[in-house]
Amino acid sequence: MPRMTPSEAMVETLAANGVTDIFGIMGSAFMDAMDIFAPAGIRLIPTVHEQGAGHMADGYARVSGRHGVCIAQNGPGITNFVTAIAAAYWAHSPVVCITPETGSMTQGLGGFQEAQQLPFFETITKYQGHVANPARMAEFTARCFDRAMLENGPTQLNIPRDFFYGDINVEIPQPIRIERGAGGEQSLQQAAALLAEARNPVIISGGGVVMADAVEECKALAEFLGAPVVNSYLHNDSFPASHPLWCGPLGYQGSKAGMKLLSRADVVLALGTRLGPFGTLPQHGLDYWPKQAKIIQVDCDAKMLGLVKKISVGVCGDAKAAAVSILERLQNLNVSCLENKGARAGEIAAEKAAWEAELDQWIHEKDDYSLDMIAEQAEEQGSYLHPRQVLRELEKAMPEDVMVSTDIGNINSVANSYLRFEKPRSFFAAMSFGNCGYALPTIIGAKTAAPHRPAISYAGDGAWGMSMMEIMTCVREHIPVTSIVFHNRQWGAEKKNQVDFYNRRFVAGDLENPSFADIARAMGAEGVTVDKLEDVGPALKAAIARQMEEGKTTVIEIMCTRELGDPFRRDALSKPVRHLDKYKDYC
Ligand SMILES: Cc1ncc(C[n+]2csc(CCOP(=O)(O)OP(=O)(O)O)c2C)c(N)n1
Ligand SMILES: [Mg+2]
Repeated sequence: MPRMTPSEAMVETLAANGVTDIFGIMGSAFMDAMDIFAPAGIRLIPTVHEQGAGHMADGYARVSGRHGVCIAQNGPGITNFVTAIAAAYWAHSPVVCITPETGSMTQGLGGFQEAQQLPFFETITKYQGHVANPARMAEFTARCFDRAMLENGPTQLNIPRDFFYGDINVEIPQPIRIERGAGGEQSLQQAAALLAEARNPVIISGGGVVMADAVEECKALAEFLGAPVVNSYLHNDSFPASHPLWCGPLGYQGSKAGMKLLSRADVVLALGTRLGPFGTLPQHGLDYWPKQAKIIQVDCDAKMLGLVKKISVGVCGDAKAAAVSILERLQNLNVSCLENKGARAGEIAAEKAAWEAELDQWIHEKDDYSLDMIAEQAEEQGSYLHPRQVLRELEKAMPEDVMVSTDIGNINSVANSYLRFEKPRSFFAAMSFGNCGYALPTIIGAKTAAPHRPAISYAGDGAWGMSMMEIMTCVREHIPVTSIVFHNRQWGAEKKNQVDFYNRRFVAGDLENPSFADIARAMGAEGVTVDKLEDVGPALKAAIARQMEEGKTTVIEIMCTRELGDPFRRDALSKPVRHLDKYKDYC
């Protein structure tokens, strides 16, 4: 076995796993390994903050299907990772988070930058490899890479910093990639039988379809059945939007057409989705989940089957292999819904046309608060645009092959209705962890993995404040992106709850901001302020041209009214109750 140092063993194992980019901030803890990154073909991309590095690794993984890797200094560098790793966990991203820790000879003595680093990540990783002995460096490194792929989620490689040094004899393990099958014979047969009997089947195409590269197989199945396909919540890139069977996303600010069609289903094929609890919340006043329908759920994680929604058949399998197998079985059966295929196609087209017409006319929000804000702001100096109109203009100006990341916020949520994609691995919303500050660093990671694709991030002004410093990473490292900031001078999404439940008693909701275009320019990027509707599309197109042709990053701040769309969690709040006299006015 070759003789090497543990640093060499770690770096060789990274190389064996195809690692070419790592996001992070340098530190003495891993300097010995860092020193040989470049000769191993690895670029360490320095970020402004480790949270940004974690999100970049997430975006990198989501667009490429390969590992995203991040690394930082023991103690504070590692605690800065926590939010990003939690976000990657809920985005099912194979991120390997390398966490050098304080030296083994001083651990527990309360030295410098000491922390128990494993407990922080215990519930937000799929596997934690703690290098228990320097001789096992390659083994644990390799396992972290294997498990991240096997379980579709982040893993942690924790290394006492003194364990980078020494001499070991070690063979570098080759990556273990396990092929997934279609699922159990019986469950696949039951699934096909249920679909064969259906009169009105609907397919939900989830994140598993994206991750398994199964869009073509999903399409073949949908075309055979003539079944409408809805995207699961925030997986708008799981079916091509130009396809006649595409009906848009379910859930918060999703497609009315998709939700109406789903509500009429007698059999639902939920392909590659855990059917998460927020993905099927009532929306637009529609409680659309078809409670009487038979549900077939396909997920590669058996623990997700039937976890949230009652199911008739659970298939533990890969979305692609399962779609192929179900279609093959259907081709040998008498398929009832082939008889009414034409009528259903007509219904799909009519629902889609109605929803598009509604969106076209839905220029602004019409609730009392929004109308008051629109009237108030008409009196103010400056001009402010209706978010929905802005989102429609952006949609129309989107370049081909675009990648879009979105943040958490009211306008970003409303954007769900206007974000359509032709290709998988194009949409990177902050998923179930729902942290503000997600979009910019995530799109930087995506752009690093796919430099030939146009990259756009959306964020509200509040979320932008949490993350905008990573524009410096774009400029310093020549990773050009285009960032849209919806400048509505408020933490709008949360303020909406104060409108709906707290009688407009606003606490800490308003933001008086500087010009984000000025800040962008100070960071070395282009900065553009848009306050006319006709400038929205051209501003985006010009920024994309600068990104693709000149390698320039642009921040476009769009001045928006303070109107607010429907809230996310109406279900989770209730009207305030006050028992104490001194708070009696706060009901
Ligand atoms: C890290 C983090 N902190 C706080 C929240 C709670 N939160 C959710 S949306 C939101 C407001 C977002 O405001 P902004 O980014 O300006 O977008 P807007 O809603 O105004 O469109 C807040 C504070 C969160 N989701 N994540
Ligand atoms: Mg805002």
